[in-house]
Amino acid sequence: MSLLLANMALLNPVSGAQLVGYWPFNGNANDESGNGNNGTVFGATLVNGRDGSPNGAYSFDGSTHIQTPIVSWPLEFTLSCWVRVTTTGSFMRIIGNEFEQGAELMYNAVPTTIRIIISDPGLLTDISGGTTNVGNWQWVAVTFDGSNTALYVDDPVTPVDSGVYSLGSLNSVIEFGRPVASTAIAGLKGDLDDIRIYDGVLSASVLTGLYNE
Ligand SMILES: [Ca+2]
Repeated sequence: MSLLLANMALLNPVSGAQLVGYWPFNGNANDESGNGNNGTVFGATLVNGRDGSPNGAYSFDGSTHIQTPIVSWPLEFTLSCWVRVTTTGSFMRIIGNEFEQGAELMYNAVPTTIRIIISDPGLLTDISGGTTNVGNWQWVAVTFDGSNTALYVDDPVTPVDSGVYSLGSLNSVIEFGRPVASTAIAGLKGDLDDIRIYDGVLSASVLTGLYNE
């Protein structure tokens, strides 16, 4: 696929999925999707982006975070991000709502995999897989079509795990780097870049475009 076609695919995914928010971290935490879902930065610091660009990513120390104004996941969604963790061996939140609400992308303690939890209050279901690659940027994506979830790690074609979920409506605001107000799980020690949330499930070809971008 040519670069032009790849870019067109990103703007017009064949699945009809629309961007809810896009945070490329070009010197700030603004949403560049046009939807105005700008992030508010609480202590996270700008570092080199995954492409090496100055001030092109945010670094988190386990308690610093970025809060979005998005209070609910779309009924069907795709989450795509790049993450570089600086330590492993403990549970660490990457992106999500309050503890045990909504959707929670995190690192597992043992084994050191990446994990997505989707919550219908009182009913937690989760899948996990992939390899935690300390010190290196990794691409992570999650698709959810209302019941089926797939988790992708450094491979846009074959998910590392999949399962059937129910996503409850009792959602809190979505944050990057830690759970909203809970200390039940630690925040991320590492960097985040190029976060996208879509309303809908992206096709495999669009996921591939994001991975190769
Ligand atoms: Ca960036």
